[in-house]
Amino acid sequence: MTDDNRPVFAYKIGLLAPSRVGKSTLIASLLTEGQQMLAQDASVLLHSADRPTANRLAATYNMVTGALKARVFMPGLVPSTPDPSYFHLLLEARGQDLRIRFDILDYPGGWLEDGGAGTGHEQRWNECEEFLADSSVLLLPIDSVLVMDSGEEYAPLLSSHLAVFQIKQVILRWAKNRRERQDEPALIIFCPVKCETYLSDSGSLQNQAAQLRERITDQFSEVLEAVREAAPHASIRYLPIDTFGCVELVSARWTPHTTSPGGLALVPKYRVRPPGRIVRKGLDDLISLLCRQLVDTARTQSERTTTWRRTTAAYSRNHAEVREGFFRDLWLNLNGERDRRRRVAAQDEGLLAESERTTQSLFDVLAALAARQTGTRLHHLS
Ligand SMILES: Nc1nc2c(ncn2[C@@H]2O[C@H](COP(=O)(O)OP(=O)(O)OP(=O)(O)O)[C@@H](O)[C@H]2O)c(=O)[nH]1
Ligand SMILES: [Mg+2]
Repeated sequence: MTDDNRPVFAYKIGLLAPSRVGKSTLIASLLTEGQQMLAQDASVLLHSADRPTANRLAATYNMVTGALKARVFMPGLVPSTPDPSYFHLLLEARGQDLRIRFDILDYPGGWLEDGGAGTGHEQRWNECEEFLADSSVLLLPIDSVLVMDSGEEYAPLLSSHLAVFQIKQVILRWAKNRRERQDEPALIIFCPVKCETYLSDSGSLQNQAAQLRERITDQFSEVLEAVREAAPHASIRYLPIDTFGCVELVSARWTPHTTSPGGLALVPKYRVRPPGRIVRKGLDDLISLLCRQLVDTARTQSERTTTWRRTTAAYSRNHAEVREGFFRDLWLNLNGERDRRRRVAAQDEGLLAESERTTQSLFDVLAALAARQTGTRLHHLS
């Protein structure tokens, strides 16, 4: 748990989506939005934990803002992720030696679809799968355009394009792990993305929020059932996210694409709503949800450590001060054993005090996060 002697609680966050859905964009938006949101809060701050994370986030951010400068946004111009990469974000309590690290894995979504076989990366995909199965939280970005605008005629292609089967396989493994580690967090968040056109709170004239939710829960009904059965204690949330907010779908056309299921890919084209400034929606709730869940787990873990250290400290102190008879006490004093026992007791009491401070800090951070109101987009699915 410690890193350069300051307590760090680390949690894995896995994203589960096929290619071109919006994983990389979502990760980049998490930090930008998180910094803005928590900047107003005096008690906590969020930042990149290392230079590679900061560089990758900057590159994605520039790509997105650059693309929105044009009046028409062409999603195809944003390149796919070529290699798996890890993003490390730190949530820190201001003025306190406490850090919570979010380790997020980004990978080429195509690997989820074919197990890395198409590019000869099976082994590297296996490593990604390990990380996903071991994650505390799974985020499922879902392409809303695919769900809402693919057309009746192409409905049979939907499950393949959403990679429902592949997602279910990973989730079953995750659920088994979570069931075996009941004291760790277990949270799945279904995050429809690219939903600016369907939700009125992002400036769209139509409100199809209920229809979007209905279609997604229908498409993923088997996945939902599998989680409820395999890990009944897991929390399942639904939270639509706009990472851009300032675009409007103009058209979505099926076009030939050799590596996509059925040899077709749905290609969307967007108009940028002037002045092309990003208006993110739902991300603040996502960050709150992640922080609250993980800080709460860290608090439970810290309380457990405190209890254990309290017992140890009490035992060491008792062992240091206990009277063992006149001659034995004299001997313990003379040979330095009494002093040694007292040093151990003082050390154990120091560790206990550190643990108590950490637990209190976690309580304070939780209280600050809990004070934030949740938006109307968030729904409980379990
Ligand atoms: N309209 C809209 N477009 C989005 C949103 N999120 C991502 N996109 C676009 O969707 C395309 C794919 O996004 P990425 O973040 O690269 O997707 P990915 O899941 O990382 O794709 P791979 O790297 O191939 O796995 C890009 O052109 C993004 O700009 C969103 O919320 N709204
Ligand atoms: Mg990507």
